[in-house]
Amino acid sequence: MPESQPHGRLIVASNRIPVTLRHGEDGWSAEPSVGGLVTALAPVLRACGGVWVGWHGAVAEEGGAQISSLAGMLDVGFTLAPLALTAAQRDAFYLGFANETIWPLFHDLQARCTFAPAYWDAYRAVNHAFAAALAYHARPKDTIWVHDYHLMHVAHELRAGGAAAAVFFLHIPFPPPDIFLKLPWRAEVLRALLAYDRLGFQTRRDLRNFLQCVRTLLPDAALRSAPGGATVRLEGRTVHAGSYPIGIDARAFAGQASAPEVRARAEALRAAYAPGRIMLGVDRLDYTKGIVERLGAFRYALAHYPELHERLTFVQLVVPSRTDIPAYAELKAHIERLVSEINGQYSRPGWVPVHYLFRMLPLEELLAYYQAADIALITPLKDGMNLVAKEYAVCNRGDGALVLSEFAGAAAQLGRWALLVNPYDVVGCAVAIQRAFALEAQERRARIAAIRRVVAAQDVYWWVDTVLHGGETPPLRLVPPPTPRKPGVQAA
Ligand code: ADQ
Repeated sequence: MPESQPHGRLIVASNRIPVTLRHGEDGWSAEPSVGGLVTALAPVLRACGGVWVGWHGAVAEEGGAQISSLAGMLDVGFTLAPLALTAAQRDAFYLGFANETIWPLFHDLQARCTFAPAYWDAYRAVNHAFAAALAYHARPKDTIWVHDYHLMHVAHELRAGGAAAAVFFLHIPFPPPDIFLKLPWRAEVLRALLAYDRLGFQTRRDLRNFLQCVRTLLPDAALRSAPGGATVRLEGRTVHAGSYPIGIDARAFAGQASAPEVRARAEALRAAYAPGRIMLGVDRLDYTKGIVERLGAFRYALAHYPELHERLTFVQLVVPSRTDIPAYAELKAHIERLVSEINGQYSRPGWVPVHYLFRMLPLEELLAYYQAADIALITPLKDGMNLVAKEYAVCNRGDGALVLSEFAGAAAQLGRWALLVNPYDVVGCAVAIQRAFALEAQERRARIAAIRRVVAAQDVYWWVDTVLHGGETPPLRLVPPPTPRKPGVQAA
């Protein structure tokens, strides 16, 4: 657990406060939401009397003021400071600049970007509102910790008011200069990021990309390497930048996954798919997660490896997400079409090759799937980290195989023992599926044990501590990979 804050309280800002809203017959209700970030930050916030600032998720036109007071009254042990957005702000800031401009651009998918000046104006205005809320709550010795791509401009707005030290963590990748330079407001965004005191990225690759963009666009900035990363000196200020891979609450996941109810449910799932094995995909609905490409690879594997027929079932779980954005609605339709094509072509009596579930599962059910699955197929086109890979690693029965995209941030930590794939390479992915299916139990156990050690050592509490105290990422005790490379599957 993180140490108490040496510099005062912790004030957190993220796009959403950790609250789930529901609209029922009796109107709105709010309850605290759970998740890795909240679990890790809540004890720190409670210990120091901290504050969490963020949008509550509804818009002013739907009764935002009433919802703000509802959410603000929840007893979570620290102060929740909900912000309301107007419908126009939600559309241009959240759905627009955050999710139609920065999200695709930072995942290297610039063809999907909309570069609208009105989106940029809304982004600045909402970041200004966040900065005003933070300035209201923060005292001089507090540490402000701002999360993610929705709020890159907050420190720039705060600095005008001379507020407390601010740390920023980017949960998604940072693109290389070739891609970042497409952004019409590229220099403004870089300068805004450099208004923070410390910047955290998921991987060294993201950090390097950021530093290269600074070098390219801000010739007046002086870069120096420093423990755990680098410093950037600009306009008389020094900013620290480092890479801090986010973790999960590994112990809690492992404990919950071995509860008797979860084990019983996992057994029931295995019996339902027997005698075949289960290969699992778990994602939010998002084009960056590579679900369409993954289904293409599974189809290719079925066409070329008949031994998989009736012996391997692919279970793909998808959580609904951003369905208000047309690209996401189209993606859903595309996935459904592919699933039905594959099942139409390959199903046999008693065997349906793809089981597709489109809903948020209760945690116990998700854990039961993790435990039941023989293989996890995690192939994002690009991903900041990918927590599902880490959750699967600690929750499976101890002999699961992890097929992982080399473009997931998690590959930097776990790639040595996972079966690494290029998600765009249909043939390579199909080979990896077949290889994961055929891997000896002893080798699967050795690989997953090594992955578990990393996930347990660099858990979410380690991450909070490391980001907040600017510590250097400690060196890992490396275990050599159990087998050499094979064509199409990079094991190191
Ligand atoms: P996300 O893009 O949301 O996060 P990810 O890291 O994979 O992606 O986390 C998804 C979470 O949703 C997991 O904790 C998983 O358990 C949960 N989930 C997925 N499917 C589910 C289902 N069907 N039912 C219930 N729960 C489900 C962003 C970045 C990532 C980065 C994280 C954290 O895009 O790259 O890892 O932030 O920094």
